[in-house]
Amino acid sequence: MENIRLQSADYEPTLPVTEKSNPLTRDIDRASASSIVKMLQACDAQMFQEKSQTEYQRLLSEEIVKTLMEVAERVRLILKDPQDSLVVLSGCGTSGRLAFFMASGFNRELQRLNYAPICSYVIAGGDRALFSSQEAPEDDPTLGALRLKKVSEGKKRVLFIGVSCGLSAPFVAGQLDFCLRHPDVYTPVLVGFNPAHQARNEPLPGCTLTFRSVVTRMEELAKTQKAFLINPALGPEAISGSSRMKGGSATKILLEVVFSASFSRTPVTFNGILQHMRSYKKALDFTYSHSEEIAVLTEAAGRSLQCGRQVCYLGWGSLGLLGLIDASECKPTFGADYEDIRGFVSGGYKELGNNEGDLTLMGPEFSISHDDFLDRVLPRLTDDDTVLLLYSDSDDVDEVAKLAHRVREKTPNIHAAYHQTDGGTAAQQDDINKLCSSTINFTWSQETPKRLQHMRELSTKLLLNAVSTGAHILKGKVFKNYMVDLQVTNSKLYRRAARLLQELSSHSESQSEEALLKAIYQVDKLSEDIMTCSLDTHTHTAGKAKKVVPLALVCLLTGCSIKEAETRLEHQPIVREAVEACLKSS
Ligand code: S6P
Repeated sequence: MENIRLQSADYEPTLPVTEKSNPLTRDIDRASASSIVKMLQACDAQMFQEKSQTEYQRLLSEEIVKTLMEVAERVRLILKDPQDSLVVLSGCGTSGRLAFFMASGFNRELQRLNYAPICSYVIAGGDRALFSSQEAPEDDPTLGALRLKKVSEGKKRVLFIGVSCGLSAPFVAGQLDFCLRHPDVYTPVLVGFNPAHQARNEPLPGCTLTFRSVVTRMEELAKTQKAFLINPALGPEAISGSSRMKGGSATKILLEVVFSASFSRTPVTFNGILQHMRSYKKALDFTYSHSEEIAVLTEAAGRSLQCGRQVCYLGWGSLGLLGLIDASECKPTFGADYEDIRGFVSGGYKELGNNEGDLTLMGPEFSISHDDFLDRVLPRLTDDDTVLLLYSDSDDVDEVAKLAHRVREKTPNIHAAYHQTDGGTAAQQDDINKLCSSTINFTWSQETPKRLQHMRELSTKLLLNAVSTGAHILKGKVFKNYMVDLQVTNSKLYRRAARLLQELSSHSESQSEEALLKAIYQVDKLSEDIMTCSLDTHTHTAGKAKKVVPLALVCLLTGCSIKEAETRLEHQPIVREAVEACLKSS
């Protein structure tokens, strides 16, 4: 009953599905590690719930499967003419990271099948956004269009796949609008997880268009297959608005299904697509059949964060990339420092093969190889840090064992998540097991190698999302199921923060926004100057401040000054407890 209610139109009616709070996780902030993992499992399982009459279309709905078939056929056309054609995947934040991840993966797969690579990616903020938090470019529709134009220069046919889970990113709206204005070359596909009428309706910076008006134009063209919308509802995220979770997982599933169908030598069929989607549900169930082990890992990571230490993911191949992606999302979501949860991948930038090459010189957070870990992090590791090895039997297990030995000399708090196929364990695995204080051994039954790899990746993504989200919950960075220490570095996050303040303080919309601005500018009175600044200036300034939302909330609830609120938060650094204390005394 609850499940049906939470996706119906009358539940938090002003909010789109991707921003609603999920009734399944209302008490996630007070749950044990093992209950946290169970709640995440229940939320993730909603992705595959079938449609009931009153609900929006779902992942497995007939309309969605049919659209996937049509898009797969379009990719096939591009494969036949790689010289003059291109597929561009694009998005912001996690959606952009997954665009990169999949574009590279699909190109590798094409090369293996002796086809020319046909995929490019565009991420808002460029390659530095692949593993550092860069939210501001998300607000720039012109930049989005320019980047798309540049990457597809000279091509005669371009299939553009823009991902915006919330149907909200101006960067992507600008790109879709560009496609609609150049229909002779571009066919736009939009992937997101709200019904079309819930697309964001705020004017895009610098023009009168809104994301919704762009979607409405696309809906019209979709009738003649000149544009495509793939927008099933997945139910609200476990942490409200954290679209890196279900949104990211479903993006990966949908695009892999499309590309696998188009690369296959057999015809694209409805049942083929449907079965492929269902196999991801099996992978999800299989992953969570290890929920107790995932909880052990989450607890270890939570302990490290609680005592101000760090969690390091050391991964190989695509599993290592997923570690980088997961780690990079903690900053905007939980106000984390880049060192709290860090990812490293064997081979560093060589493994990545990104457009802009080696970014190491851009700063310490761009050091991503195992060698960087050995040089810069290992010497400082203590028993309070958590290290997680991520690999599979197709990686160099000898190398994993060597690294495990090095880490074990510094800390016993080393764990492994290992994927293998039925019927064979490498000898070195016993050695690694002995070195690790916990090992999750995912033993998959035989599948085609490519599918198996995709399933292992989804499984790793779910595992990492659980560990990083769970660890931050245990650190007290979540209140109920809201991210209370989010960064306010773009317009979506600013609006979310203002809404959250209003919801938690029961003050008016204008009082809540004023409190937010006072916290951003660190003042007790808002000057005329501040009041007339653009939203862009507010979010830019917010990027330099810390604990903006907790500060604003304490001020709203207690009526104290910013300075007093700061002192209060210093005495009670656990944000959830500080919020609760204020709520009790207000
Ligand atoms: C969300 C993540 C963000 C989003 C980004 C794009 O958990 O931290 O970085 O991916 O804001 O969102 P959307 O709705 O356009 O895909």
